[in-house]
Amino acid sequence: MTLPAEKQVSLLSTRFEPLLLRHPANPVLTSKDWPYPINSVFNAGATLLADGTTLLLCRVEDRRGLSHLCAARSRNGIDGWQIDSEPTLMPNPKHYPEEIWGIEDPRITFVPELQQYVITYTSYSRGGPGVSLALTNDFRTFERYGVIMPPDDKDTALLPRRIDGYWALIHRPMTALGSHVWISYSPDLRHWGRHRLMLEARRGAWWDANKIGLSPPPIETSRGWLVFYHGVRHTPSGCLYRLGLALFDLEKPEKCLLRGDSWIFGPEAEYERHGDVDDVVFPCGYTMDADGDTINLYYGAADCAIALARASVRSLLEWLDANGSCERRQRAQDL
Ligand code: BMA
Repeated sequence: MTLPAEKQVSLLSTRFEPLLLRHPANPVLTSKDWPYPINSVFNAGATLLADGTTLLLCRVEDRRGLSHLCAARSRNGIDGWQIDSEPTLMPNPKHYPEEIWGIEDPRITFVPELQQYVITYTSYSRGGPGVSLALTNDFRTFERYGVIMPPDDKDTALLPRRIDGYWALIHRPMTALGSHVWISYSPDLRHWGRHRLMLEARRGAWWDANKIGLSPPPIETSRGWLVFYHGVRHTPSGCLYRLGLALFDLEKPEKCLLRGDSWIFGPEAEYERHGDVDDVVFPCGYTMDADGDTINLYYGAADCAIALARASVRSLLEWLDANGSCERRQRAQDL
């Protein structure tokens, strides 16, 4: 089959398009920076505090293989990290048995209505990974809500405001239909319903076939919710984690407006290609610069380090306009 001329041009022109630029200081945090003994640090949630400090809530894996969360703060988001001298949020299996095998991969959403940061994270239970939620306003004390989505479910983030009066949570349940991205609604952050399929993993040879998941929390733009998602490609030598881009309707976020066909970021640098788990880039958070356009994307690299890549929201939207389509939306709604 021959692609139409305009499609060929778009594939060629996007092949090396530097949509996400790796920071020269990468990786910005590794286990060597840690004030206490750990195995590895990766997959960090990110936010800007009121005074402009960048806060990363890092997934830290200890030498038993279990994860907890630890906060690192920096004035410029690149170096000079002040890391909590002990774990910031430990699994608490006595009161929250679902955390018995650790807590992982936090996403942070600041919610103006609550004047609190809402953290959603994976709680690794005997029944598999589920979703837990906690609130904080200082990343020192936390109010835990416990499990909000039962196993198997992960890769979640809360939207920062209500949609039609309801909180909206993006998550990735594993169902008989595959590992797709769903959205659910709640009046109180505790009771969740009105589940809708939001983005479907493709099939066959695609880079995002069979298993996808939300990466950082969606970015609200005037055109819609801009979503980075990861696609997992199973190969004979292991999994390949790469990033794709999609845009969703602001007031009906389950409605996909545009989805790119090719991945926009994948493991290339040495620290992304080799680590405890090779060939993984896994962002869980971003911060926005004062210009309202530049995002700083923090990503776990090979389950061993935290790295930083920068992008322009305007360029990401332009790329989607040139390379995205909404043809799969109908199919997603059919499932
Ligand atoms: C996913 C998650 C991530 C991890 C990735 C690669 O399933 O568990 O925390 O970074 O696998 O190991």
